[in-house]
Amino acid sequence: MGDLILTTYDWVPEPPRGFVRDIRVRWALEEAGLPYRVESTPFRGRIAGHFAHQPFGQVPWLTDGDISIFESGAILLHLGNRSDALLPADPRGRSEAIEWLFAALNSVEMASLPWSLMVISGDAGDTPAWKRFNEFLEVRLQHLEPVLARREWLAGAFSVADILMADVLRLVDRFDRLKGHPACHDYVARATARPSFMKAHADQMAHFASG
Ligand SMILES: N[C@@H](CCC(=O)N[C@@H](CS)C(=O)NCC(=O)O)C(=O)O
Repeated sequence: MGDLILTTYDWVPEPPRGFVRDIRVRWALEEAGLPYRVESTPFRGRIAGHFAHQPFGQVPWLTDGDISIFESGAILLHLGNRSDALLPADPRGRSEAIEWLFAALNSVEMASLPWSLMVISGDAGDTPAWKRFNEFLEVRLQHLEPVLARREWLAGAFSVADILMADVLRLVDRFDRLKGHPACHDYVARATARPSFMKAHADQMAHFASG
């Protein structure tokens, strides 16, 4: 294990600031109290070296010594192996956290991302495509609601599963889409009230403001 370096863009336009996925990694690193530094890669015009770390030319990626990891979920799992504050040590709790981490990405984000993209692009009109994507998200939120009404965090103690789920839900909460899903809304409020999130968010905002 070596020095932890998180790479994100040097700058992004204002709308996505506070929501760029490096926030997930910053949040986990802050939560675990692991020392790290942040480096930048150009947003306007991808350099060749970028693709060596992130084959789609996206961010974030993390280097841990000579290991380079892309995909926010994979990065959080990697960090989970370095800290019990991110992944429970007991096998049952660990496997519960991992299943919810994948649920956040592969069941909820799969519905929330197209929904958000349609809202951002101004395509949230009275069209069959919008109705389909809105319903797709609604069904996911309806199933998540009783789960979050019963528990504070997804897998016992706060874990990387909560970082991902809260961040995924935060994107639709931004457009008031959790109205009617109070447990989901309260969960996001609870998660984002953590000092680790507030620091990660402030640091990301400062990073892009100075880029
Ligand atoms: N599945 C990837 C998605 C990464 C992603 O979408 N990154 C965005 C920033 S939040 C990005 O780089 N967008 C620019 C692009 O797609 O070219 C992950 O979770 O790390």
